[in-house]
Amino acid sequence: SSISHQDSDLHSRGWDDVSVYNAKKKNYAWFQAPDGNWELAKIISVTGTESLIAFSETKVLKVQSDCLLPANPEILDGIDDLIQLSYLSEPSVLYNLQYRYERDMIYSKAGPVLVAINPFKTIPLYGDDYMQAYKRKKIDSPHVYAIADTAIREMIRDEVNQSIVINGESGAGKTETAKIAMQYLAAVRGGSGIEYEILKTNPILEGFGNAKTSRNDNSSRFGKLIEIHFSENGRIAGASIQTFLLEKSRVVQCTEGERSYHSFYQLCAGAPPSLREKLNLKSAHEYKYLQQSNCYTISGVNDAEEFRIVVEALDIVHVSKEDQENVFSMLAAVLWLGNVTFQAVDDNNHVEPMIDEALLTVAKLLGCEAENLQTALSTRKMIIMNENIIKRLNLTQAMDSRDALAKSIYSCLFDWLVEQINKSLSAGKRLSGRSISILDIYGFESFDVNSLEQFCINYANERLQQHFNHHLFKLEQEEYIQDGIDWAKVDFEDNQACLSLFEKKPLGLLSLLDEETTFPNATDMSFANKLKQHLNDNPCFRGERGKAFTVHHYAGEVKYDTTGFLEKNRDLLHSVAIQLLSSCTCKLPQIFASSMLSLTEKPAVGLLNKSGGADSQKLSVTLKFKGQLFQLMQRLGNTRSHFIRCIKPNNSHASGIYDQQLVLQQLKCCGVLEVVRISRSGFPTRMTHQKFARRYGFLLLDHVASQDPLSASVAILQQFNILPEMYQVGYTKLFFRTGQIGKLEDTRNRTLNGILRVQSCFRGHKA
Ligand code: AOV
Ligand code: MG
Repeated sequence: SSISHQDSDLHSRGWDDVSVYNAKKKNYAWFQAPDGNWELAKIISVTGTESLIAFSETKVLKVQSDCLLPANPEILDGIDDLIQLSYLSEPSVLYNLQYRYERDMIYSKAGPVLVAINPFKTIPLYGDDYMQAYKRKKIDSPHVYAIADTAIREMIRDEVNQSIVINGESGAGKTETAKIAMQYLAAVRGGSGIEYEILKTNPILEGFGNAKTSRNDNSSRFGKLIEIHFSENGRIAGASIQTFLLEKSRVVQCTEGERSYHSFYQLCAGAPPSLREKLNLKSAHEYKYLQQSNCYTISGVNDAEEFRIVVEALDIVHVSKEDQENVFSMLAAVLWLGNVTFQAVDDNNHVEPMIDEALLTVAKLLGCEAENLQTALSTRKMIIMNENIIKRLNLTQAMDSRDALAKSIYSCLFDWLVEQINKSLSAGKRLSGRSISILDIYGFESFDVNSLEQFCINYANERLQQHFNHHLFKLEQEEYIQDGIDWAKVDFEDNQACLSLFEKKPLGLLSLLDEETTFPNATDMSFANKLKQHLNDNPCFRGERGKAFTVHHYAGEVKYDTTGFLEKNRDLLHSVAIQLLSSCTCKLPQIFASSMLSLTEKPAVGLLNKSGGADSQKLSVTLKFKGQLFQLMQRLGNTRSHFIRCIKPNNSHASGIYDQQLVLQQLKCCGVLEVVRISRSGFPTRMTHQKFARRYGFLLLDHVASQDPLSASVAILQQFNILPEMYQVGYTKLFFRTGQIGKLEDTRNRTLNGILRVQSCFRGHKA
């Protein structure tokens, strides 16, 4: 009975249209064991609708024949493009990737998509020799180098800008893959020296934007698009970087076993004595922001050495020594802010920061008066009846205002660094207008608790998925049209419904969120209720009990908890704090203040919320993100995209372990199975008339030697009763639905075996 439930499970996976497998014909088939893993089973016998199978060497089981899936012929083991598999089922895809992974062939293709499985060890596939080999086309096995090389060629040949879109979950290898692509471009298209600068942006951005998390010791906490520009002669001439949604909260809090941004630990470990003295720098253990997660080091990483590397990189991208010192001052200021403590000043729970080493050091590092800092951390300005009122804060509010200041300083610092890098990478370059962009952005996320961050990330992934679908659709379409194939018979998935759920105005998730964010009396609860009220009949939406709601994403359902949504979306730095920064004598705080003011919009009517906080309003986090995302999609839309999907083979960061369920989950989330399915719903197997006639012609009963390849092909198709909906005849090629060639191959093999047996029998007789 457990078998029949698996059967229905199989069908719900959408692979049900696999031509029902006739177990009699094959020796091997895929069987889903009770633990959910697929096992290759040997068919011992078939009686009625049941088959007796043997698997895992010792186990024997009787199962319904139709819950077996056909296994591919051995000749296809480890084939480098999944689409070439005759039987495109989940287990065959999984098995094929595993087969390759176990042999250190971490790269495979799924049609036009490159699948990269993280090896979690050094594999000898990189370096000059490999680069040269790919450049000269001496190797054609799937590789990031091959993708980068194709991008270069197509950019030059077709004069179309290119993009390499890298996706995958945390720790899957996106950032490493992006670097490998950059290294290839630099090696084969460098020359002016600017490529060296471009590569050096990596340690800087990783230092300030990456952190150790439970999933990845070097996890990027921001999304990144780097656009590499080429000159008239096809050499790298410059670059520009855009970043998305840095995770600010990590600056002030992170969970046990994780770390804050690398930059803090690098500074504490690597700053030379003179700098330590200037910044009044202590060891990482002495800072509260770094203490809370009880994790200071990463095994195999020397923070002091990393500090040296970052400083060297800052030199190379022309950040002056003076500015570098400003940067480190800001880092130290953030660390010391975390150590600021408060004391009660009256009987109404109002507090004020203690004047101690922490407060004085922050004031010194920012270049402001200690009293002004005190005021900024313990009061808030409100406008009531057109009058400015100063309100004192209680302990929670004061700690929040301290943390908000720390987060703002850090994220402004990050943005400022990106700006400096961009200035250096674009200064006085002669550009051709041609470029290759590389996108390294967080993949789809679904945790136990999902908040505004996941909401934004998954929304971005819906957009990227649509780009992906459209792109592949177009590519397929071109090939079909070229060969005169009826295009209407190919179905494509579309995630427009989910995107509309997010983007519709005025009743979409984003609009409703923004409306609530600016609404005076709104709470997370009222937001959740509003969603339920307006969206409940949307098929991609489901209201949940309490403050939660569920979105049906292309990669699966995600339940979001609205707790903190509004506050995070506002992301306010109060005007007292902005004023403080603008009054500082140091250069960077001033720049930060003016950048925050330029983001500030006129307060909307009714904006002043009951806590009286919002005396100035900037663009909400989601609105800003949506703007960035649209810009990104527009940019990508003007390029020819190459897709790389990174896969994490296990959760223990270990080499050699391949967790089927985990891989399967990711193949679904990043659309690889979808590509495979798209191909299945079309006509993925293609063969020229000549090749087809040559390969199967001898099977014809009334073989006419003079027949042209096309007529021979048609005769073969008829003789073998290949149903008309299973193939299409193009001008040059035959197009088959999945599995069809497998059947013909079976017949061909049986016939050939028969012939061989007869021959050997005959020879044996003669001898
Ligand atoms: P991510 O970018 O996808 O995660 P990374 O690129 O940081 O993941 O990869 C995580 C770790 O996997 C790296 O630090 C390496 O140890 C290892 N790794 C990845 N690719 C390779 C490779 N090709 N060869 C050897 N080791 C590799 V995140 O940024 O967390 O989403 O936010
Ligand atoms: Mg990364």
